[in-house]
Amino acid sequence: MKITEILGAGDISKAIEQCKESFSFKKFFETSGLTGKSPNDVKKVFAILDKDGSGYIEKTELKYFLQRFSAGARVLSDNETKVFMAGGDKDGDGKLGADEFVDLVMS
Ligand SMILES: [Ca+2]
Repeated sequence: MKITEILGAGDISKAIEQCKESFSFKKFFETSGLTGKSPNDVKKVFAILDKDGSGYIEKTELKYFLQRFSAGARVLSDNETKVFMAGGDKDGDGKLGADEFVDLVMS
């Protein structure tokens, strides 16, 4: 599945542009249109982000978060990745499960 089957290409570009200097996952979720999607669609996005299909988004996958939306986007800094992970990792296992990701997007 391609990300553009779920989100509009224009909204994705806008969201990435907004995060050029500093990354805010909240802002990104909103601008990309992800916040308004159904939990099922958010889970489809989760599956794209979980590149190795482990069932979790690990720190290494989260670093490339923006590039899963657009190949030319930047990688997140270590600090941005850490803040992002801490925002969603409710059980503290160091990775994001599908439910944690849905909660983070919807919250
Ligand atoms: Ca994974």
